[in-house]
Amino acid sequence: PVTIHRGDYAPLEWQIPDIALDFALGVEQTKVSAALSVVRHAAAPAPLLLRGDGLTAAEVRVDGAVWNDWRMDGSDLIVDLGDRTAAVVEVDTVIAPASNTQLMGLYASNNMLCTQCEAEGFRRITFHPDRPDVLSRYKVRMTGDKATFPILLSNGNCVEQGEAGNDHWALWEDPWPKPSYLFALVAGDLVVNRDSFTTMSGREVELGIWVRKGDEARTGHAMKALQDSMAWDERVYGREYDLDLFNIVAVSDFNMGAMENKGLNIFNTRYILADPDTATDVDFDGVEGVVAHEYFHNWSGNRVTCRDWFQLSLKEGFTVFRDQNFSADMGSPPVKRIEDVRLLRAAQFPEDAGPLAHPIRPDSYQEISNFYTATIYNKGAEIIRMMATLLGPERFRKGTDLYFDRHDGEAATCEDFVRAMEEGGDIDLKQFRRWYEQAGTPRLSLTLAQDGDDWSLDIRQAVPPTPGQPDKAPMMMPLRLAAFAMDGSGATLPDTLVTLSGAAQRVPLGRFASRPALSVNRGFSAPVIVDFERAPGELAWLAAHDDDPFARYEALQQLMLDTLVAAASGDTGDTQAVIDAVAQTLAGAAADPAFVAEAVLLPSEAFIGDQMVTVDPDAIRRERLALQAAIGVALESEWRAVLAGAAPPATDLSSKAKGGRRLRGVALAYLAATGQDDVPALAFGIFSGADGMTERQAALATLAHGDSDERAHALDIFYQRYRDNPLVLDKWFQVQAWSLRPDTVDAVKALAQHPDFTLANPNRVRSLYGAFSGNQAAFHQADGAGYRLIADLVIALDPKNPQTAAKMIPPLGRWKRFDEARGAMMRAELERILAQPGLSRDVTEQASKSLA
Ligand code: B3K
Ligand code: ZN
Repeated sequence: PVTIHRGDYAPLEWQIPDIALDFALGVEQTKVSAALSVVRHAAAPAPLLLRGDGLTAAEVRVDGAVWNDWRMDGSDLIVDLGDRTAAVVEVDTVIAPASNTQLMGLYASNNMLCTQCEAEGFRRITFHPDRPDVLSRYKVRMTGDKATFPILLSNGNCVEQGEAGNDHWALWEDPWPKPSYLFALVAGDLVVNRDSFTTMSGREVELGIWVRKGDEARTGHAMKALQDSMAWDERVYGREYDLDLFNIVAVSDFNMGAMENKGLNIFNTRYILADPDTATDVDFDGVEGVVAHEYFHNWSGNRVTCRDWFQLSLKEGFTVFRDQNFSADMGSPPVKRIEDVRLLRAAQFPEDAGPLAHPIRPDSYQEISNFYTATIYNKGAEIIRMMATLLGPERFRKGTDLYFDRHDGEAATCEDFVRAMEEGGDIDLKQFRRWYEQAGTPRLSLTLAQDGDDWSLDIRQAVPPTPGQPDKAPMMMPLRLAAFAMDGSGATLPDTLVTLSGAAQRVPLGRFASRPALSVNRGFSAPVIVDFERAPGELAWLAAHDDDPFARYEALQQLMLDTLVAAASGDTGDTQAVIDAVAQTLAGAAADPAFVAEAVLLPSEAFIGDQMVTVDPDAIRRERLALQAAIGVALESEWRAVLAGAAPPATDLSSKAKGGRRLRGVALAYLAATGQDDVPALAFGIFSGADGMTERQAALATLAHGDSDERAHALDIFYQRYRDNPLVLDKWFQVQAWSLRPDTVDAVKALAQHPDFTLANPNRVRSLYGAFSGNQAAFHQADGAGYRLIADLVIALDPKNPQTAAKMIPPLGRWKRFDEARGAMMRAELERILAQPGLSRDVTEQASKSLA
């Protein structure tokens, strides 16, 4: 495979100011006629290189006449235009949407046609440079059978339409120049939820959410999220929408969450459809967050796009940061921060510590689809957040205003963004730029130093080696901290922002009669790992008294982690300190159930493993269940009291109601861990009586861990009730793949043979196999059956859908973190994958890098 290097970037010799596309639509066969108006920018003649993927060119025309000076170079088309400086180049292609199982380019889903072009899918529709620094105005004409494709949509505005026999046609024009990855087309039998939004300058924008008949009643939450996002971007960033129409289409077969095509977002149904009967609170929040994310891309991504794919985090990191803050504003900021940090630790820290580690601006890639990672997205968002923290809100806004104004209509770089922050925010970010260059999660080692009553904090910073980067320099970062006297004297160091830059740094804390409790990395101000030895009593004190809710959460989590890691490593942990701290936190449940529910949750098995030198999945499962049972027993009456109250009505989506439901789910899990006889019946009662999916799924998931009669009964009822609703059926697969039962590997194997299971639908694949590989003790079953299951899946899926297949590989790449026997089996599976003939570039890159 060919490796592409960031340093090799060179501007293209040609630009394409205008493109006209004509589609003769068919599910089996679609004909595409493309006319590219090309203009030479290079001084000397240069051939025009048009990328293709699976296309053949029957004929090329230049300025209306047949042209013979072209050749194929592999799958690409090279047109020699002699010394011309401008021309209209026409090529016709024929594509087969129904057999496009990769779901890239133009494909069929449930008899409708839709597109996915990011990153390099446009070249599967027509020949084109297909790189983000080529911006064009598009005119798109489509013709198709009226009955099959009553609705015809593309980017921009519909400027003309008409009928011809059984066919009809539409002409769409997008006035905004855009890169090919933002092109979109949809044709099918769809219904719309229509609404509108009046922008800050008083323009009325027509909004449409298009779905299959029968789904329209479940689009209200997405519509509200869209309107809220539009208002938020005006208020917080001063960014107004720039077309008279904004359409969203939901499709069931989609490789990822959604896509920000200009004026025509295309979504996985999972992030559009929601009602209380079928969607959990987590699903509702997912809809709100993803609708906002794609909408925010209109400025951070579309109006200002990326020069090349190495700059991907320019749009993704920034847009995740924007959607995180939006969701925080719509709900509870501390709870949102806890969720974001939990996700970062679950998905990004392991990536940064493993063979696939890469900086947020990578230096090279083989297949760009492999770089839509938690590092680019979530660590990328943390890097933006740190700049926002260093600058403060006003200067950060100056920086973003400068960035948007200066680069509007351009394909920009990460460097452009940092420079705008520097100039707008009046700050030197020279050292900060290392965050774009260096991979790996920095570690801060902290020690307290004392000189009489004067205390200070010594901080050492180290950035671990990652593939290709053995030596690292220290990073600049904002570290928020505070210190409290635990003796009741009231002495404190109030919230302080320290800018770290050196490998070693001393921070004065002030005068304390005895060792103060240190609240550090408050609000998770820097995406780092903090090593700091603290007594259980100190952590418990902070969990109860720290004035920063995130820091209270962290203190309790650290206390739990220390206890669990000790136990899983054969030492004894301080169970009683954990129980007392949970009890203390639980006492605040009435005031803030959402926060309390997050805080009293035990750390995940994977996160416990991340703290160990060698991960022992069986010991972790055993000790985590034991601690859960101990907390369950000790606080039994409290958990029962939580469940005895009435559940908030499922239609109430306030933070408080969501928090109340979350806490009930947590309480049920703690009670179930006690193993008491009445719990299955209690859970079944909640399952049957639930007025919404949050309670129903929580009860089902709890039952799924056990082996009661109620388990089988509930799974059966759930299946019968929702077998025709694909998104809910995904949950049925998922709760079984999440199960803590010892036979989960076999259960997943059997479920893969279920008539409702299919490799053709990425949501279904993720609901079974994605959930399974996140089930640590099951995936790492000692006989290697879990590894085999995932490798078999990758091998079977790769020929159909390489992008989704490649996403399943990273868990197999964590072999260095496990014992030798497991490590050898994981490597053997990676080697077995690599030995398959005809493997995709996606899977080849991920599997070979994972072995290194
Ligand atoms: N930009 C798209 C992701 C495209 C992924 C292509 N493999 C969705 C998003 O981040 O908003
Ligand atoms: Zn995005």
